[in-house]
Amino acid sequence: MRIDVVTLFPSMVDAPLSESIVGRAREAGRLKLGFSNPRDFAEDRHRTVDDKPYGGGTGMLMMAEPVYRALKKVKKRDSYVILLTPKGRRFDQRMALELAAKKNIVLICGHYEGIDERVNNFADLELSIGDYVLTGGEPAAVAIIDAVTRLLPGVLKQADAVINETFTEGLLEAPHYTRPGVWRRMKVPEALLSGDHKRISGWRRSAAMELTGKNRPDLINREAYNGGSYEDDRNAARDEE
Ligand code: 6GU
Repeated sequence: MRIDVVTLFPSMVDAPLSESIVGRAREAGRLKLGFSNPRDFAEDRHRTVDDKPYGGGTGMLMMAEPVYRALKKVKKRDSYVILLTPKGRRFDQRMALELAAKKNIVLICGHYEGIDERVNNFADLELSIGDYVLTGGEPAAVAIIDAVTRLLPGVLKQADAVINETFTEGLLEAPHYTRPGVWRRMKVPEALLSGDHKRISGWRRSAAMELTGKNRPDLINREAYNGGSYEDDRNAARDEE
């Protein structure tokens, strides 16, 4: 898979994705990461990429033309173009699975107060990583690329690691423990030491339910998390209209 990131600050995305599992996936060629900087496409000698918003308001906006040119440089015919903005649809595990099936993705990072709205006409989707505001889309790009890369074939040692994990089954995962069996007078739950696989999976199921009820009650009554695709949701919303 190839992902290109349109950003004024490529090192904010490149550096964190050079370590650990994603770093190794890049070295192995499973993920190709490219960057395109709107600053390199500015039109004046000061290399200006931002300007004041029409109608007034605080902060500066990224101008459309340098972003458009930076996008054009990396966009292929089959690229799936995503605009990163706190106003976007919320990214989740299901979206990560859908993106992991694509061949070419371009992520456009807004910075300052955002990007001239007209750039939206060149994006397939607007994405946010949660209900809070970041100074720019770069940390969001890192989060999305990390979540997608670990789903690519051959990136994780155990291919089944993603099947039982948190969110894939719609619940948070049960707690995990490793040696020693007793640590600072705290014991590992007995069921996990029993060697009885039915007992272990029963314990995990109820521990997962309890944890989800405590931390994420919103997940309990939700329909099967992976029951449909994002496209299904879009079609359903349209049919309802
Ligand atoms: Cl994608 N961008 C910014 N600036 N803030 C965010 C975000 C994105 N997602 C959540 N907060």
